[in-house]
Amino acid sequence: MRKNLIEVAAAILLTFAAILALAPGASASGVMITKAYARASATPGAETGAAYVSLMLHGDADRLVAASTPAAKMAGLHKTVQVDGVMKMEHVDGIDIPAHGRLPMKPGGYHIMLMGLTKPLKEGDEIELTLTFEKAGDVKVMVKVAGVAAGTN
Ligand SMILES: [Cu+2]
Repeated sequence: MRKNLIEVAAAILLTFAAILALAPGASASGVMITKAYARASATPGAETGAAYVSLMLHGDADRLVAASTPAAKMAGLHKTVQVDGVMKMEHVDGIDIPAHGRLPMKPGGYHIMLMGLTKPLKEGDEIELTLTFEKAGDVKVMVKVAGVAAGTN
């Protein structure tokens, strides 16, 4: 009898866990996207753009190693750094995120560089972005295109 009760309790807990796993924003991988936006292209001929994705890990440490999107020929992980008073962008091979840690991307810091845009990014549009993590694998994110100077205010 007692064993049955425990089994029922376990079944209920598992059901709750399944419901929680489906909560919006969370994914089975444990990567929770907290913010995702791109900047609209300033000119119709723009070939590059930037997307900013902030995320939180609900688990072990991981490393973001790549990004890709149908909106551009190539997407890369970039970091804006100041060298001798001049702001420069640097390619990074990966970004380590500690267990239960956060990775905030913003103008002037980490961003996803979009190179070879298939068309200019228009405010209000949405683009699909795939983030590749060493452990969590591919995580798809929908990125909203915001204003030309989004993220600075
Ligand atoms: Cu860049």
